[in-house]
Amino acid sequence: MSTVLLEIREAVAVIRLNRPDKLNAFNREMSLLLQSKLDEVASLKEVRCVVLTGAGKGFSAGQDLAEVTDPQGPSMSQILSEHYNPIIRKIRNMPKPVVAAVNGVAAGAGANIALCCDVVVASASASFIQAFTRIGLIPDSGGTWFLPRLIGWQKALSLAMLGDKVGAIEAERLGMVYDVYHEDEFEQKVTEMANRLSGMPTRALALVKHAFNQSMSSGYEAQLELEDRFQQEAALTYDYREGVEAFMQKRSPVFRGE
Ligand code: T3D
Repeated sequence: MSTVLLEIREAVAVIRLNRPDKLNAFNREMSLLLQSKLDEVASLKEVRCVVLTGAGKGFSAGQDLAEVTDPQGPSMSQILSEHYNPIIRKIRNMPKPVVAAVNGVAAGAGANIALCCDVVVASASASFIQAFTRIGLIPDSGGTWFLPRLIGWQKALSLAMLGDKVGAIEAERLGMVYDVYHEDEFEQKVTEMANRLSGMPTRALALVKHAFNQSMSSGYEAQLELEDRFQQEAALTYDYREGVEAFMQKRSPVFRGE
């Protein structure tokens, strides 16, 4: 069985990390395969929303610690430069929304890969652990960048140092998570969210994402100019014409992602 499963359901691609007996911990094979699945769904025009989730009871327990103790395993520099950093970049550069459907524990790199997604939803039984300092490491996979921006410096730094477990409800309260669904309705609610996003004006969503990526490291004036450029680009799309026309005709818009 492959360590990463890809299922395409109409305009939604579901990527499932699939090492359930190891809580979907990342080994080299799974990291490289996830990258190739992200490339594949990025290139498919018919896919307008991507869901990243885990098989079994966990989302991902982060780095496979058996692999790092294997003398034949990848080096620390390979783990970051060839595994996690490319994954984060591919998610942030994906020109369509990526939903993290956090079905269970998300620890270490697993937590930070979830937190770099555009919309993060969690099952009520899910949890997030910056597990790194528990084993003498520092948060990676963008954790030191995303976490303070998501939840503020104090909570982020404390969690990064202490490595405490944060349950889904608390994660939502802190602003790490957009919504929490009861376990029984998790799959259905994730599907509803993904279907909703896949029916939206995809090119506008890609521009929103790009603008937010830029806003984290640019100033106010630069951002106003960027909004000006991006809005002109959005205004050239079929979906903009359709959105306005549908409003004037008092009907629901049918967006094509064009
Ligand atoms: O060199 C580097 O490491 C660089 C990369 C850094 C990036 C990182 O992600 S560092 C952080 C690595 N992750 C961790 O430290 C988390 C380790 N796991 C845990 O602390 C716990 O498993 C959890 C808190 C996540 C969940 O606890 P629990 O009690 O629900 O499950 P469990 O019983 O501990 O785990 C279930 C199985 O998964 C178990 O296997 P077994 O004994 O039944 O055969 C366990 O060993 C395995 N597992 C869980 N996490 C990992 C793992 N196997 C390998 N690597 C793991 N990270």
